[in-house]
Amino acid sequence: MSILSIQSSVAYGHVGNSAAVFPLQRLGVEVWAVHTVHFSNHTGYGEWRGPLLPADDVRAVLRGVEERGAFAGVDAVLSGYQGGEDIGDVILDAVARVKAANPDAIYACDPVMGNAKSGCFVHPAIPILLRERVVPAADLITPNQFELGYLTGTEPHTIEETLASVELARDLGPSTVLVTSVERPDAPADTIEMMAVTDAGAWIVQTPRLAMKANGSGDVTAALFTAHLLSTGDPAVALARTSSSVFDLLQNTLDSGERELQLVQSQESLAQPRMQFEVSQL
Ligand code: PXL
Repeated sequence: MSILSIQSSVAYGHVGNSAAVFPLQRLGVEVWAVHTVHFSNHTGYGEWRGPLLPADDVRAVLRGVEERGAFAGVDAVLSGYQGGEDIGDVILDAVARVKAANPDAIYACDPVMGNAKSGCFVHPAIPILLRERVVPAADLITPNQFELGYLTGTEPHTIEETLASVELARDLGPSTVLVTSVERPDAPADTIEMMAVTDAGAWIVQTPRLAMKANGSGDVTAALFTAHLLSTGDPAVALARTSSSVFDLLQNTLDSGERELQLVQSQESLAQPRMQFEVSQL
């Protein structure tokens, strides 16, 4: 399996491609990583150095990959945080070219905009671009509950409301939606849920909620779910494997006292998920 992953790169720590590439490789996936920024570290530190790559440079790298004949072998294009508006067009162009070379390829888009706690943290043009042009071109999207609400003009809280918002999101184009953080008022204390909806049905998994938020965890989640869904074709298995690996990664990170995701230290959990959580069909 090959994934063309168009995301940020950081030298120190793990977000974007620096979070997605190793877990995918550890699962045996070939990754063609195209970087949209080359920062020293993620922006959660408040300071960082290094360039936002000009859209023309990102386009040139993609063109070179295409010229190697690699697009016909791409099973999925994966994108995350989009620094500027012009990167969206570069990604959409790459998706169209990959699909022309391989009609079975999918576009997996993590519509990164913000979260319930921080609100919207991207440039104001990005949510509009995502809703109007990028998400309609995607086959799979991985919003958190806040991003799902923004995309659909809703404020989902309960499971029923979240399912209704997912259907509105599916009406925009993508057949598969993974909601990465369902936080409903009537859930047991200190739990969090992940929900996957496809043409075949809807599934949910509940895990303990850890008292932490690590930058890059959404990037790992989107990458793992994309790979597991492609390799198994089974949304329930993909959800079980993804939630298992991400929970163990976050628990290891919390236990380490480190700020950055403990990806290397958690590699066995990424490669061989324990499957400790039960997935239920809705
Ligand atoms: O995890 C998304 C992300 C992507 N790219 C950069 C980031 C972050 C999150 O902090 O800083 C540069």
